[in-house]
Amino acid sequence: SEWENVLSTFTASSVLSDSAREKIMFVHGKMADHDAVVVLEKTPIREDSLAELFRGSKLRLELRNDIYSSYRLQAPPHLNEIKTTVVCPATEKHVKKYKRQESFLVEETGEDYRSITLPYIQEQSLSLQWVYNILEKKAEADKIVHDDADPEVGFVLLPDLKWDQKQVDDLYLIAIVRQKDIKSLRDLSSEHLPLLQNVFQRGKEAILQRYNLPASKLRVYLHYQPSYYHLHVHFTKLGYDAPGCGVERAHLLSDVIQNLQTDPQFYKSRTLHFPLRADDGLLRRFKEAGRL
Ligand code: M7G
Repeated sequence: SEWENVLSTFTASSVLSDSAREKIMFVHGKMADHDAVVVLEKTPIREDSLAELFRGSKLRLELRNDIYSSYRLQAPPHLNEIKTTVVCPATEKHVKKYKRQESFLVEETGEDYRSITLPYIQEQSLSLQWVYNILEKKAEADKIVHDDADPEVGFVLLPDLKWDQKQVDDLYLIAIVRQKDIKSLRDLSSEHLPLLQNVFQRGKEAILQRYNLPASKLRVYLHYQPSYYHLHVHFTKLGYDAPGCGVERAHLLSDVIQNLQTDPQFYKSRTLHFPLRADDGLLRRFKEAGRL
């Protein structure tokens, strides 16, 4: 792959959010005439790069006191890269998604879903073009870890955009189902059990084979509400708290399967809770409907 200089045309206008601990920054700005969001993230230090890091780095002494000394280390450039994600042209929804915001927990009954949420997501949700590109092998085809072409229970498993695949410590894959008409958890019923079981089983097997990570080290879950309304399942390494993955949105796939086995219409009738950010249009709809 080649080096590009797309960022030289980016003019930053504001920092949407950042975290010193996560060493990540979300920047809003313009690229050519388009709105753009650039995500900069320092990546973990890899154990397999340590020997090279110690051998190939320059050190500048900052302080020495008794048995303690502190340095600034200049690593070889290829061991000091910043994972960068560019969204361009970014919609207002993208900008909101990355902005630090106060959030509020919403209680959504099955009826609320049909009368408030469903009409809202049908009017405005993020484009699914990237999902179709993956399913049709028009993008990221070389990254696919498992491909099950069955139209009913099939799915594509591949690394999530958030994962640079350099170390298994922050492993993050997504399984995108081939069926196109399942928007979210709410659309699931017992008829989807073969699909969910297939994703769960084959997904775990593929990750064991490729990354040598057993099922006991995996957190497999769906988000509700998701950002993208085409059913997909997150596979992350247990103990790795991916940015933006709060407990309130996560539904473990194993629980989802059991719930549907117990009650075929579980997710159509149950009240579900999830957080929404202050400026989310869906939150406003819940307020207008007097549900908040
Ligand atoms: P979600 O639960 O709908 O939304 O998950 P969230 O982003 O609020 O968690 C969508 C998942 O798809 C996220 O983990 C994204 O990082 C990932 N994702 C989004 N895009 C646009 C892409 C993409 O183009 N390629 C890949 N491989 N993953 C993506």
